[in-house]
Amino acid sequence: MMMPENHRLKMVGKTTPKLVKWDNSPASEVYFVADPKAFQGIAVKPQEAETPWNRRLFQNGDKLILDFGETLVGSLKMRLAPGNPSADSPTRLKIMFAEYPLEIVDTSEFHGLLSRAWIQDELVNIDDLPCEVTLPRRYSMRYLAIEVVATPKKLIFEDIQFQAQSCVKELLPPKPGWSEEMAELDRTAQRTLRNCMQTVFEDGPKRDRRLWLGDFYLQARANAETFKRFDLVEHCIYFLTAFQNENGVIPSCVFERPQPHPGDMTLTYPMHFASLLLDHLENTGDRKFAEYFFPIMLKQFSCLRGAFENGVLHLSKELGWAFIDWCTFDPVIAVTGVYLHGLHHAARLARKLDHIEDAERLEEEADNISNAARRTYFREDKGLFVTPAGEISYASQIWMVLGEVVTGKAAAEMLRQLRQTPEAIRPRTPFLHHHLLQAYAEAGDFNSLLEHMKAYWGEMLRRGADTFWEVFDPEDEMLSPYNDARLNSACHAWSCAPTYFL
Ligand code: RAM
Repeated sequence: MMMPENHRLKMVGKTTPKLVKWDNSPASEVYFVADPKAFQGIAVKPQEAETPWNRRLFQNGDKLILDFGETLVGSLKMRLAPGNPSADSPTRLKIMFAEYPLEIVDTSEFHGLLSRAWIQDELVNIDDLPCEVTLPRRYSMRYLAIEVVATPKKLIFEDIQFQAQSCVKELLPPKPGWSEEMAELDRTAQRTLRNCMQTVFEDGPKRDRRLWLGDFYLQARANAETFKRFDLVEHCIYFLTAFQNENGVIPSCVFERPQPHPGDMTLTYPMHFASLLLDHLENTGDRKFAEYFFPIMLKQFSCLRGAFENGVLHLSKELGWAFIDWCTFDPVIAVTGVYLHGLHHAARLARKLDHIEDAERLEEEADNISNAARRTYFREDKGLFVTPAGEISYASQIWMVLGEVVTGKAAAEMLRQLRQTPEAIRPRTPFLHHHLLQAYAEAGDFNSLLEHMKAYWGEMLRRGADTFWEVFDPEDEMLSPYNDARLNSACHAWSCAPTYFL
């Protein structure tokens, strides 16, 4: 990595947004019960207690589960009192925060591929009662479970508040004439986006709490249709571009703490930088901003350009991580499409900024690659793009449409054909499902777009989502790219598509 360019890093410091904070009381006391028909086999039921939880006397071993009614990001404040005249020992509580009930219910051994510390549980010791406690960490949660591990005889939870935080508080009202289903899709997508809008556009406030370029591209589009916090978009652009590698390529994610620094590189995310900048110019009209980042944008293609030979991409592990979706398949066609999509947007941006020579060069490169992709992968007999090994995937077709290798009616026809190809490898995450919606939009097939949104995102609602999930396969509710569904994020930025498309 090159040393961060000072101006942009300085701008990161200067453009950090202020957060709004608001208190939330628990909506109800609940309990969880095994139910094969419920999402992940766990049903949430209201707890009918004789005495409300905030007047009850708790003792060793007692548990309290509260539902805040919606997923929120922030910190926990509690007012505790002894249930007997004097407290003669400290109090120890086990506190769990959960986006989905599974995180509380599943206490089995951890086999996750990421850190166990992403699971939001705490052991808290309190020396003196009565007292007010604010836990120092930030959590993302809808459910709060407290187990009284040890207490001086009796304990009262007089008050529990969750102080939520984000760049924006209020969700926008539904548009007139929307059905309740559409309003709910939009509200849930907005809440997802809002919760991820912290001092950067985070991918997920539970995990990884990072600014990821691929997620950010989709968040910025949804933001333009909703909260319009273009200052946050600019802050994130300064942040990512403060850390270029020796070829000028920006990282695919960055960390805010302990001090700003770069994270993983991918081959695919930098291709979205052109689209991000083009969108930003169209949304704000700020030519000066776009002009400043234009040379950086041009450099992003260098991480893949050398891997094309006569217009055909040669991918290898050594080249880097070509992220398309969390599932195993040959991404070569999809990555070609991602590259083309970036080139087309870069050329459009170049034209808008009057860099005509750059635009022509990028258009010519896109033409060559498009022709090669059609020649190499398109199978007339199937009407689809097929890898040399005979593999058919949604990802390949989606990105061939978004890369403009197939357009208009032909694209709509190809996507129709795809739906009738049961062996096609399906998307696993809302990230690729978002791009499928975009492919329908490019193909002018708005009926299929809406139908798919209602089927996929609507199914998350029917299974209890109040923010959209990082991973969702209707056939496999325990699917996790990280080998443990407790690590999945239930409020994930790349899933906020409905609010953009609606
Ligand atoms: C995961 C996150 C993030 C995504 C990357 C590729 O760590 O889910 O959202 O962009 O993978």
